Amino acid sequence: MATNLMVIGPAGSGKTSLTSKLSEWMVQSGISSCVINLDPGAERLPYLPDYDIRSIVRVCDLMEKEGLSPNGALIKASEIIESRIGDVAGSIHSLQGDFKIIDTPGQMELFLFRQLGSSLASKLRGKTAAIMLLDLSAVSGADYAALRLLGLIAELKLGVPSLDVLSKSDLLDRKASVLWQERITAPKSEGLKGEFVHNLSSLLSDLEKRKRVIAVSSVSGEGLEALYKALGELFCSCGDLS
Ligand SMILES: Nc1nc2c(ncn2[C@@H]2O[C@H](COP(=O)(O)OP(=O)(O)OP(=O)(O)O)[C@@H](O)[C@H]2O)c(=O)[nH]1
Ligand SMILES: [Mg+2]
Repeated sequence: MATNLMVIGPAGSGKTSLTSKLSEWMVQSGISSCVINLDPGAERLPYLPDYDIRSIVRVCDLMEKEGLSPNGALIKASEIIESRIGDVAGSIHSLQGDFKIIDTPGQMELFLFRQLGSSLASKLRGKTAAIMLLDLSAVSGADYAALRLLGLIAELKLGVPSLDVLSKSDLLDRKASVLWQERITAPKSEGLKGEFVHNLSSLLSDLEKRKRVIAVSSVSGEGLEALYKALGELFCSCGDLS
């Protein structure tokens, strides 16, 4: 049974680069895979997609022909894709490969907070998992907490198991280990705010214990094997990656 991997994450977090590098690594490791571009706004891709959503709609065409703004065109594009989601899922199903790596739109809110992502996840056949990219290279420890919560929300919204993956690990060096220690320490607050902070901290500590993060670099290839192994564990242990 094929495994669909939806690569998701905030704009610029490294989705397209990881899609490309992971598929290269799979070819070199003798694992059969194919690559799908679901970003209608993509201009250049570092891989040759086996299925490309731009055969249905392109953001730049919508901007030109319908005079839409970039975000208006993105919303319109996601509506067009949603209306043809059955065909899209069918095309992905017909591709050959044990792993189907799906590069998703740059603006993750289109995929996650509209129907596109969950609707696709429910229509794809085989096993489906999400790889949530957390780009810590340009953020602080507190942002790490927000990204981990986003990972949890993505898992709930898509209804598929997910892995939290720290992208661009080659840019982190030792700074990362410091950030990781500080990442879920919350400022002291009182009253209602204090209660929220306390509850949030305990949720984050729980996440840290039960769902580890895998660091990956699409430049050096570090972490790709660990990511592949974790994907196997994801389906064996029902998402408990402790
Ligand atoms: N050093 C380093 N840079 C990376 C890595 N992965 C991605 N980048 C860089 O980060 C930038 C964004 O990478 P993309 O792969 O386009 O990210 P994306 O999430 O697909 O971006 P959008 O689709 O526009 O949201 C590019 O300049 C990449 O070269 C990595 O592992 N290491
Ligand atoms: Mg991209």
